[in-house]
Amino acid sequence: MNLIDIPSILEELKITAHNPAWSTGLNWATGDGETSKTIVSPVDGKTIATASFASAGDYDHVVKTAQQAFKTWRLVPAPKRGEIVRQIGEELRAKKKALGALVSYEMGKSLQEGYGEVQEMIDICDFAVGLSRQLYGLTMHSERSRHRMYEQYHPLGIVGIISAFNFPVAVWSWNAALAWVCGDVCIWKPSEKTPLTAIACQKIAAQVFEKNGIAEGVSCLIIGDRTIGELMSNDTRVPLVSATGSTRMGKAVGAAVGQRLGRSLLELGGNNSIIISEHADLNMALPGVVFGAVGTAGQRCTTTRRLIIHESVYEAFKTKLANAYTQLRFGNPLDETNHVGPLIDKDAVQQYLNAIEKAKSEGATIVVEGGVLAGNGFESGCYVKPAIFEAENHYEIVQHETFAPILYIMKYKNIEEAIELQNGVPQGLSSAIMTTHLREAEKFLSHGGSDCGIANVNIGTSGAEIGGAFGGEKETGGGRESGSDAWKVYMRRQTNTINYGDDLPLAQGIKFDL
Ligand code: UN1
Repeated sequence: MNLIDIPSILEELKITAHNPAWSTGLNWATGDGETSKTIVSPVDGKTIATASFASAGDYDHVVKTAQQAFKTWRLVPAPKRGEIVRQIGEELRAKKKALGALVSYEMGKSLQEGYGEVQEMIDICDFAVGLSRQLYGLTMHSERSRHRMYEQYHPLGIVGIISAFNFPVAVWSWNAALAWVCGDVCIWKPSEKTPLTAIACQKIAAQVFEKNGIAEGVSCLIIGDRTIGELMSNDTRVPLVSATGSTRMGKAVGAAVGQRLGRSLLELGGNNSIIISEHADLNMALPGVVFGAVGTAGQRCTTTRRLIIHESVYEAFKTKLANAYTQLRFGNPLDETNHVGPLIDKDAVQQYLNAIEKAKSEGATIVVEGGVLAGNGFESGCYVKPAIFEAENHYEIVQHETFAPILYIMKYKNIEEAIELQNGVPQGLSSAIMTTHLREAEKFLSHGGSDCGIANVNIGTSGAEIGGAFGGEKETGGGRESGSDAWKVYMRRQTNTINYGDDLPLAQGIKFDL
């Protein structure tokens, strides 16, 4: 029994029983792809709707429409593009409850987190509106007299967006809102596990573009499996591919895009840790750790996967943590009294179980036992208990990102060792230290400290604000999305030198007399 009226949510968001495969705005089509997928909610195991899959021919049609749209969209002044993004933000505000609930129901995250995800979309729209008047280039002094030099940022073209199931809508908006104010057009391939929220977003955006008299193709959606991602990655008509997902997927996308010397923005796996110092405020550390480890059922790329705890507070914190885990309530994420909802599907449950077996076989010891939840309310078979293991950093399973609520804890003696452990994994997304000790905090943030794209003090690893650049190093892929100057990757830079004199001096003082 759902506490939210799902049929009326679907109606409000215009999700029908059978949904088309692609859209270039107001134009929607089922496509000539043979396949369609039944979308089952991990919340209750019930079918929500079906989504058709696009074919290679459909993809080509969408790209051609986007190419055409780019020709006019790039000429719209950036602040005017920003005004349209502002209106999209307003629509998202109006639909926040419905869209947040659908995110929760289709993906399984808690209702609060579903609303939070839509809030991230609203925030990035606001950010992009301001940005539309701040796409600044530098001016520089020429070495030649009566010459002027400056640089400009111009629109790039089609931005391909490949997003993952865990943030089914926010990641699209981080890319699309920036790309649009930059004058680009977008083709979004959402995860095939969560196409319905994507369809809802596309309908919201398309209606705003249409109201403003903007041509079809500025916002495009294409539902399909990895073959669509492959087409996009190999397509020279798509100058930038922004991909969020597993490291395995990112390596394939990065290689294909690199092969044609295109641009890719990769936001891949994390293996994020929190250092709990002997100087930590343990009461404050606790909710940060627990939310980081079990929020979104451990399916954020920023999820806390490792805890590196000073030996002097190790036992005390371990006990606190284990007690906190007994307070967790699992179940329907639409029920706001529950902390932890389901994993996305049964494959994810299997991977969780495999990881637990592997951890045990490598010598990890159980602190809080995991397991699959069964019985009333857990019929979908996707609910698991968050687990904690004492483990060593070098274990293969600890080095690997398992997209599930499994936390590995380990001891350290001094801060140098803690930082080494923190950095001692292939991934480099998010990191944190809980400490009230200034020197230790600064050391962690310094060039000798955390090697991650995100490093926090007295905040957990997840839940970044949109205002900062989001992404990480090493196997996380090196890309940066969202705030700060992440917009620059969505534009092409041009250096201009203008001679307003009446002779033609060459740079570097070269003489060339005719
Ligand atoms: C992701 O998991 O892909 O920092 C994105 C966070 C969220 C975004 C996560 N703002 O946890």
